[in-house]
Amino acid sequence: MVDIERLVRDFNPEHGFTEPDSVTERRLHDLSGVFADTAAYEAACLAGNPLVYSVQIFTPGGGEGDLHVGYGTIEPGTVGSEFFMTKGHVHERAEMAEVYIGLRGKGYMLLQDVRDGGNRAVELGEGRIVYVPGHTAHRTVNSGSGRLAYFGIYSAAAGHDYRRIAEDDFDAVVLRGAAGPRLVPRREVRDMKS
Ligand code: S6P
Ligand code: ZN
Repeated sequence: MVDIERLVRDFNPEHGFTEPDSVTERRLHDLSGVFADTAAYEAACLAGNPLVYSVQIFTPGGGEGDLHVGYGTIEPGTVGSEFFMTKGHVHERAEMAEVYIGLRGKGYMLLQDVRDGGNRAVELGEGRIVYVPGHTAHRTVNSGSGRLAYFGIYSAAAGHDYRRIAEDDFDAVVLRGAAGPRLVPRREVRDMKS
């Protein structure tokens, strides 16, 4: 018999689930290696340890065929010129896809094919769905002045591999520019400092 209580959950686009099954908060000090401008990152860490993003998870089932729903929020802010972003990952079962649904705010998803390195940035925000195909590392960036909120819906069996991204990072970063967000190659941010 299906337990109906387990299948439904109330949520609010601004605040997420009334009763998440788990919550993970990532603060600035948890994000070593994420920002390309390491000098700016170290200076920001000395100044404080603000919340950068959090994920609430609704896990109605843990079987091979089940789905999990993550409600993510990224705070507005920058490290140097780089907008706040998630660590990013590829799924442990790399072939498993994910659907992102933008709920509030404005931002981008960086998508990078782990097989050939091909990368793209696509806008994510209120009113937009992004399909993340298998074998694609994904990172979410808040380029707006308010909080970015979204759902990510993925297989309960997908798993999260952060190590692969730490070793072979996304090629692009999103910078705050005078005329709006600028997508630049990661190595250019490193070059700016030398
Ligand atoms: C899970 C999904 C999201 C992320 C969230 C935080 O597959 O992609 O819920 O977990 O955006 O990002 P990260 O890279 O810290 O897991
Ligand atoms: Zn994912």
